[in-house]
Amino acid sequence: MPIKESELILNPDGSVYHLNLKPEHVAKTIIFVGDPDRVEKVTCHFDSIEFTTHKREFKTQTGYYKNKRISVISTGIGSDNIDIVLNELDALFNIDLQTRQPQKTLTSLNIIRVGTSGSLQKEVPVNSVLVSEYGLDINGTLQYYITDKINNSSIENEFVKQTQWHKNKSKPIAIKSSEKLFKIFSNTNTFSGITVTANGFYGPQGRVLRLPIQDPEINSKLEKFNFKDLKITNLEMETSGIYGLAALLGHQAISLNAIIANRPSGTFSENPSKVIEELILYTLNTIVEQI
Ligand code: R1P
Repeated sequence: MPIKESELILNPDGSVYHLNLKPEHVAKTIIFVGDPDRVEKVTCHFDSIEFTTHKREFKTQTGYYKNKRISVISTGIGSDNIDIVLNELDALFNIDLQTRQPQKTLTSLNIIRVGTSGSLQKEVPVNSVLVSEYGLDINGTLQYYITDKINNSSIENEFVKQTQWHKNKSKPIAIKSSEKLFKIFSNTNTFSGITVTANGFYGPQGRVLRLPIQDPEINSKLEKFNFKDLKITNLEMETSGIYGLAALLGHQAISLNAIIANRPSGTFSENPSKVIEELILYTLNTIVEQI
């Protein structure tokens, strides 16, 4: 049965609804950034750019860096957007948009997030780079899919126990990164651990301005969490969605975080652009050398 027009919406030119992309516009190695303005901070290093489009928060550019075809897509903020980006991106490669039927063979993509994040550990300082070994969904997105073959119940159960996770909050779901990409992007200069992916920036990440929150101790509980020497290192808003949907759809994904805030010490980077730029160059050169 073909997928109905209401379920896989295409624009009049045949591109997918939100991303505005057709299959020929996208490379199989894709860098995700949150901020649409960060797309050009990546592609300014390219030798050539063959395609650009922009709709809502989703800006895409495809081009060549040292003979490697790479696409850069901005996802905007949050796992709700990741649900759109991963599903539409996968459809470009793994659904025939004419017949609206799945393709007979799977095309597996390499997805590398270049994001910013706040550290939860004193020893993961501002201006460092962190490679997420796991993404822990506390935002509810992955609950809508069937994750029982890819999730890590022992981490989730320990998380619920050690944080006294409130029963009315969404069930935590822990997903491992691509082992292949984790090995490629981790080195002695990078940190790694569990990245918690929240569905907001303030209350959901334990920030209090004028509103009290359900668990004022949550960040110190996250900081103290320990499961077989695995620690929760940082908080952001996209990694678990990328890891979960990529694993379910058959893609390889890794999340690289420029640490621009340290929550325990209350500090923020004096020059966040510098660590982001260094991470962009590290990402591009590692892709060219190893992917
Ligand atoms: C919040 O300021 C945003 O910054 C982080 C969070 O995950 C969230 O998207 O990532 P990006 O800098 O990639 O957007």
